[in-house]
Amino acid sequence: MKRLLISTLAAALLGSTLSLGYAQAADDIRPRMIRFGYGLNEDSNQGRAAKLLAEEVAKASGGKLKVRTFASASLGSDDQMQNALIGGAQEMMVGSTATLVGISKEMAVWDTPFLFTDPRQADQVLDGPVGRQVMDKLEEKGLVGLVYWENGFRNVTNSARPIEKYEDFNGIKLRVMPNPVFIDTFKRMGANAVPLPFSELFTALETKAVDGQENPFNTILSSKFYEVQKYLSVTNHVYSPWIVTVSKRWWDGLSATEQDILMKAAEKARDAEREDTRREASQALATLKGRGMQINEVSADEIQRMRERAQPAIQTVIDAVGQELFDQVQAEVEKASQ
Ligand code: TK8
Repeated sequence: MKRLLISTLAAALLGSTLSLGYAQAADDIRPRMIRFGYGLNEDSNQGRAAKLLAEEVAKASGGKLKVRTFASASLGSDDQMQNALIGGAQEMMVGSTATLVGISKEMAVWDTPFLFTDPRQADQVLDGPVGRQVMDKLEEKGLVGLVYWENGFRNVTNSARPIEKYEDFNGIKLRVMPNPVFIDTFKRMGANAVPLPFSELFTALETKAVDGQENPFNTILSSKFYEVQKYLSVTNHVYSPWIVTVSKRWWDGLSATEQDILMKAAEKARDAEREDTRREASQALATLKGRGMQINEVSADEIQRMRERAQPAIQTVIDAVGQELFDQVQAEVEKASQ
């Protein structure tokens, strides 16, 4: 009788510890629907990486965390989504760092014209301590930055003429991202710089509200800008990062396990995305030529003249980010170039 009582007690105890264990595990990952928005279409490097991120999250969470992706700015333009994240109406997004500058001015450091010359340099600096420091500044604004993805080196397209020297920008109505450094840089080149959200760009080109725009080869291809643009001029005037951000209000309510799952998936998608983007970019010129674009490489001498012409725009960057951060980034680029 006594023995029976003890074993019953033991079983009861064991049972309760076990169920406690299960309860904790279940609490660690709750069923959640995560809205992940982005500006490009599904059939783009951005879309493929978003899909991969969603799959990774589903796998790692046993299907409890469901990332639902929204392509083509269907949840809004970059800055509309950023504000939805801050307010807690949306959980996640990926977009250009350049569109975040109105919220977190330190982001402008990546807008420095001709900052990087090689994607590997960009990886090292962005994934290093200064990249993290710039990202961490988002937190006081209600956003959490997870990782940088690659948008890529930007090049100019337009419907008027090939850009062979900066003087060729004269009078061209050029859409730029809504960002003071981009506006300043292209005004200095002589263009009529028109800030517009990406979501309005194709129509603006099609209706000739603007003559041209600048984006990486990948985007020119995936957004079918070749249908409405004749000339593509290889300027590589700036390296543009994308950044995966989440709503801080929402993030702070996640368990450490859930945060870890999202972070790891964002990193995995980053590595795959950079590879995908570089592979696609290396073939894009031939593809775009095949689709009727007239392509010219700008000579090294003329790139140098553009660089000098853009030089004063660097003061706009320094005014936004402070001399100290600017110098720190320059030093990291230097290190990454060795
Ligand atoms: C996508 C944009 C895009 C950017 C632009 O939402 O606006 O030109 O290059 O990638 O962030």
